[in-house]
Amino acid sequence: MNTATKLSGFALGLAVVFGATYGVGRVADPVTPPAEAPHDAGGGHGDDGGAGHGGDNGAAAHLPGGLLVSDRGYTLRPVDAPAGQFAFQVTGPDGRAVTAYDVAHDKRMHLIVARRDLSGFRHVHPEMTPDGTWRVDSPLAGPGVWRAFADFTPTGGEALTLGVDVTVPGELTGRPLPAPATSTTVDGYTVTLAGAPEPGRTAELTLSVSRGGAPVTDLEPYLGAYGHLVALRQGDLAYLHVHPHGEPGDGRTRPGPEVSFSAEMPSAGAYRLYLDFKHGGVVRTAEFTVVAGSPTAPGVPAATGSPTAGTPAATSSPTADAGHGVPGHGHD
Ligand SMILES: [Cu+2]
Repeated sequence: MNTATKLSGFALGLAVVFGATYGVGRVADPVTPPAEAPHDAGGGHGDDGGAGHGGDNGAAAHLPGGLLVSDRGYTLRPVDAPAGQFAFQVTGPDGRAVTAYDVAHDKRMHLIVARRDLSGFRHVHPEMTPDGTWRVDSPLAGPGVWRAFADFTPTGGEALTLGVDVTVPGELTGRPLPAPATSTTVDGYTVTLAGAPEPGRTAELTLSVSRGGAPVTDLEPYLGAYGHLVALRQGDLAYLHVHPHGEPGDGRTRPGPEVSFSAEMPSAGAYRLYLDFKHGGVVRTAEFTVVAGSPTAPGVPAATGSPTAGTPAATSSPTADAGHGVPGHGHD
């Protein structure tokens, strides 16, 4: 059952299956013109926490990152790679591979991968050859449909996150999303999460790192911060930029135990958070499931697109928000 050892055998097949599978993702049409005037934003239809449905006439700029394989003229193109390697290019508006990138968070290119069931997260930093090809030891640890995100800023352009699906053949064992939790452990470290994400609003998320019951107060800088947080939305793996508060050496940001972030979840539902932190020279990832909006919101189970029978959400009133769910009440 050791899938890792089989991976090198699969890697050669990656480029072949790319084109066939990336359509699995929810790829929004970036150029659909608005067919009519936008609806009044206040007209929710019993859609508790409906702040996330805006943007009818928004172009790609209004989407979360990572949903598009091509945006603003830049396209993510995997290329053939030797077994055990992952390689890709980003082509620019002129159709050629981009070779000039700005440094962001200490690197010119951040490659993040996760399976579509949100397992297997890895965040790695490829090296570019002069022809604009980025290469890295493959982070795809076993069979499954993976989403690969390239997070970069082309020199002279805006920051972009492009995404593409990659299938690693083999026996697939889907994993349900772990239940929401405010504490997790990794390699003997305990990481706790404080803060409640709300759809459409910026929330403060604070993560605290301890080991053996003692707060860790000597976190090491990683990517220009004491922690790097990525959030992926269940269902479409929208990739959220999450910005840390402060940075090492600014005279006010302490190296733990707390690392805090501002995060805005674009819609209600479940997200997986991945905190990379560095201590003792090793980068580790602590993972959490969080639910934006009502804790009873759908989306926590692994199955997507199959609402439970009866869809009681329209009649229940899970929050103390007076007025909602009362028949006859107009919008406020
Ligand atoms: Cu990175």
